[in-house]
Amino acid sequence: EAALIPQPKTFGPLGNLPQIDKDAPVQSLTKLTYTYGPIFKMDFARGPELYISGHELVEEACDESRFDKRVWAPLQKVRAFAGDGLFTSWTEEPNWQKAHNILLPSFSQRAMQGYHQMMLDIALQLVQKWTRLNPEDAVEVPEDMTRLTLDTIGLCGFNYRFNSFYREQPHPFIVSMTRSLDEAMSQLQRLNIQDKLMIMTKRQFRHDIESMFTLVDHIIAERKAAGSQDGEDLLSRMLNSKDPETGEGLDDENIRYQIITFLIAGHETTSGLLSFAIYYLLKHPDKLRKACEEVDRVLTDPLPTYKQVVELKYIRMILNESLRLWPTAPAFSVYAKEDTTLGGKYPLQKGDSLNIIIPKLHRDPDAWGDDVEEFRPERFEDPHRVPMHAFKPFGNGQRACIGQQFALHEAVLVLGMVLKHLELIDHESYQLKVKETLTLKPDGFRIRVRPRVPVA
Ligand code: MNH
Repeated sequence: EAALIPQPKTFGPLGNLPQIDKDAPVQSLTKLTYTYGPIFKMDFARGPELYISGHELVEEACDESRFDKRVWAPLQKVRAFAGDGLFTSWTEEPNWQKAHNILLPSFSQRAMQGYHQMMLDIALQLVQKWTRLNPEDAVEVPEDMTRLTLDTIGLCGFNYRFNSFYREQPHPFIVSMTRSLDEAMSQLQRLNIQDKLMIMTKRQFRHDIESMFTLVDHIIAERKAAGSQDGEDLLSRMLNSKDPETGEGLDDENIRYQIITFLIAGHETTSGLLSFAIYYLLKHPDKLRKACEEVDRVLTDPLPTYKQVVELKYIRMILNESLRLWPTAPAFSVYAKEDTTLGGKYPLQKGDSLNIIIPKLHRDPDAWGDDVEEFRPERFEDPHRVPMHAFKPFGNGQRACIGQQFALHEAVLVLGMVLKHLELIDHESYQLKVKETLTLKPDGFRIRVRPRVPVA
């Protein structure tokens, strides 16, 4: 017996568009789940969309024998500059499997040992900047975390220094990338006819894409000219490795797309994660104290070692709990590979899509218990008691985040060092406001800092 899927009331030709705040689409959808439940439908000009957030339905959507990643509308727009890179390609496109095979070894837990010194280099720049401020100075947390994460992926991935801590304004590449991402998202909100009239905007978009390509092609050319076969960074692997399945390497155009992909995917999300974690610690002094006890106990050398970072278990739990409450990549989308029935009562046809609203999945009381709104890192203490099927901050299956270990090693290292060396002060009694781009960040989050332990 087929059941009816709930849908909020529509507004004539606008459908459900008025129910979505265009500056906060995921937060609008998350709110709607409280009224319409674990599955609901919305109608837009480009067609209907289904949204799921209950843990049982999401568990089905994560069954890779029935569903596969859909390159949904926002990602299709990003293809203008990320092409068939890992993040924006369909699983069937030949370059997805090829690049996945070639790059997977660069993201193993073991590979993190090789990145550790470079991550430390950038983390020290942040900690030194913060310890040298005057007592009345404010730190803009997300802005400095974005400097840090961009510089980290630049250095670890391509041996390129954006030197963001030496700049007041973002690096030109980031200006172009941010504006292009904004434009890609705005294109979604516009009607076709409006879009055709935006000539200046289009010119800017083309210009931004050209300048991203120019920087990246320059990095590739320099590396080729240097001719060195060694070096363990992502770029050398992309230039030199062959896919064991096909025996083929990646072509230059695809390498360009992969570099842009890593720069996009590799920094906004981790920056948001670190910002939310600091926000939650400031609002929970008991958890902050526990975290400081751990870093004082484990980080006993002047500089953290790889092994010590792995030992910071409570810090890792704090990051997981931050990702539970505010998953910084808050949604993903899948399509049905064949006709199927969801939840035993919702028929889907081959090609039909489901959008997963992660913030609500992570707040499903049936999976997590009644204290879902509470920040409680201890729920990650015993891995066997974590409802993994209801925890999807890094997506699902073979299309899950390839950079998960990278992001977590970096974030544990940085949060550990910040807590060891600095006292954090919530001088504005910051009230959380979440800003949405493709990712989530605390908007306008400023704190003060005081040195705690001198930096080596
Ligand atoms: Mn990441 C895919 C979240 C850090 C590179 N990432 C995904 C997906 C999510 C995600 C969710 C799946 C999207 C989808 O199904 O459409 N990623 C995160 C979060 C963080 C993160 C929450 C940090 C916190 N990601 C990183 C870092 C890198 C990276 C760091 C690179 C160094 N992510 C990727 C790539 C993909 C991806 C590449 C696409 C993988 C694939 O489909 O093969």
